[in-house]
Amino acid sequence: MSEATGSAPPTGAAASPVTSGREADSALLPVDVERPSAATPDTSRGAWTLSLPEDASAHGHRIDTLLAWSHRFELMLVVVALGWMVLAAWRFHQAKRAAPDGGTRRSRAWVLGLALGAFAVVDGTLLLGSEGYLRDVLWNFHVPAADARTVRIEVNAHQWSWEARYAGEDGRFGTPDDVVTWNDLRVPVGAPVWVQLVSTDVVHGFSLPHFRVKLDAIPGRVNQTWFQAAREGTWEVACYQHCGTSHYRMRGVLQAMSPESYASWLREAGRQAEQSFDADDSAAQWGWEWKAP
Ligand SMILES: [Cu+2]
Repeated sequence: MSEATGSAPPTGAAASPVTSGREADSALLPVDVERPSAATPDTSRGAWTLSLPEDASAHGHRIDTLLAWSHRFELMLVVVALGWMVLAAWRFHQAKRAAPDGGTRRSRAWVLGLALGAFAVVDGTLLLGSEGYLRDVLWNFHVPAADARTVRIEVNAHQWSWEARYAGEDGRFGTPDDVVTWNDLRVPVGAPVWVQLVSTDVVHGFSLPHFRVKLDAIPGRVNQTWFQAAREGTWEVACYQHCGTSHYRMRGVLQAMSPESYASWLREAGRQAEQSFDADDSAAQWGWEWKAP
């Protein structure tokens, strides 16, 4: 939701060897997780709509309201500007061309006063009207660090897939029970999900369109964001940066599950990860100690 604080690069994350998504898919996909074939795109509204994708998050409506108000203001400005132009063309279309004389002192003061007044009213209203949203959404860098329910996920972007890491039952990253998935994010409904994000190769754009989440994945830098799923379902994880020739297929699935199913999935996945842990597989050891907020 909020554009991230940055911090020092994770050791090894940016420098770890690149494993192709396809290769790693078969090699590292843990547990009983079936490999997601492809994201299920939200096609319910068709491709030719200007409306936003369905909102599946607990806070997305704030972004939507802010957008709706921006659009109303823009529409108003268009009506005023175009109306003024049409009116002037119609009213003066037969007028003789007058040589500009620069106006009088008084007329210049009027024009300047009107312009400044319009600016103050329009921009002042926008600023005051959106203050609440700015505070709650755009300037809200506070991740829910103190909330005990918060789920933490480390995401590593690759050309062209999303690799995710969950701390296992020990709650620490970089240990043998870490659960690693490819293009398959799982989160419990009703709990904040705190994501820390890096990229292995180029800049990617981590996005959950149905959650109004968008964050740059930058090599050598940990960015973070958070969101919360409002209900169970399957949603798309997309890349919003043109990151190479196969950018179009850099998609994943985000499953919002009941807290019980999520917990049992994580427990089982952690157990299997521990069993198949391979300390020599350096490509798999890209996690970092969780960064302080
Ligand atoms: Cu990408």
